Amino acid sequence: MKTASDAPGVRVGLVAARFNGSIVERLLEGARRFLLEHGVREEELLVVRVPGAWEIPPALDALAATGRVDALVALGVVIRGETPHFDYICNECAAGCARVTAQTAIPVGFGVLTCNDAAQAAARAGGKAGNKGEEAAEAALEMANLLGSLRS
Ligand code: INI
Repeated sequence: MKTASDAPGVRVGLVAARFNGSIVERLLEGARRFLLEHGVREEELLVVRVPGAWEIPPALDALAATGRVDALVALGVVIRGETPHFDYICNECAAGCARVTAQTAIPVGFGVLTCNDAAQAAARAGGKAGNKGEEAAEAALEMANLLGSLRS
């Protein structure tokens, strides 16, 4: 049965940050697995890497501008430190992801963890709190299908 997240023919761009890379890779694995299991072909997946969560929005912009993606997924892990740096990165990353969708009408699944410590992040990257990369991919596919159906 076709579900809201089935996506034959949907092209997906994924932007993964290298900062806190071992946890981000688990988010990416979850997202990739979900997409492949729901009909996205390997050759329709475009994965790009950026230094950190701060750089995710400009990479999303660049992918959107190629005209080759129907959905985008943002993947990163921001962990609170001793200074307000965390707040600046989280706020700009989240606002940038929302802006990309607003400006391009390409849905962005938000799989950027914002956590107090590494244990919270690991729990959300395939641990006891699920895999937020997978959830972001699912949301992006559902929105790509919805927006596509409303346009046609
Ligand atoms: N980037 C992250 O993705 N996660 C973090 O936890 C983080 N911390 O803690 O600093 C982080 N910083 C780097 C930032 O995203 C930029 O890459 C950097 O400031 C260069 O522009």
